[in-house]
Amino acid sequence: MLSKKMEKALNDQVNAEFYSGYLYLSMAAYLEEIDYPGFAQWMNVQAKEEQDHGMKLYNYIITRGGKVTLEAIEAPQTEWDGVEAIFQHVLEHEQLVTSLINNLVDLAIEEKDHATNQFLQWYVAEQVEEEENAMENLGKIKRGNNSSDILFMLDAEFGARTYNPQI
Ligand code: OFO
Repeated sequence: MLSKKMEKALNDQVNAEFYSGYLYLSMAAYLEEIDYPGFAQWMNVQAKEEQDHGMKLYNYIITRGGKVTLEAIEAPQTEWDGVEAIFQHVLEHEQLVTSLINNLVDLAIEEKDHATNQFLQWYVAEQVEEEENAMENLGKIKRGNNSSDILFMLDAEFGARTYNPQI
């Protein structure tokens, strides 16, 4: 059984994951608008994965006999200053999500909720990967120094990303 405090914290994280999906979908729409269909594809896959992260938490709350309470999802940003600014934002957003996951783990430890702590370890590992990918992607884009030829090549490379369901 989840404590009320843990149930609320997990529900907040469901909302945060769906917001991440919404943010990345908004980035995809912006990238389409500035004619980078490959980066947009990458962002679409990212958005789907975030929805999976939200659903994984949703399922866990139900498995533990808790109540899922869906709240309004905040409207995401819709404009950025180009491709590098977008990928800088992705890195900063993932660092923020890592801090949210760490807070959830701290609460699980404080409440001696070992099952939730164990469940959250998937997210701890996922955030290591998310931050690593975000740093790598930003590094590639920065090295291109805004050259349109390099952005064109990277657009094709990023466009090869395919969606693998995470639940
Ligand atoms: Fe981008 O990661 Fe979810 O949790």
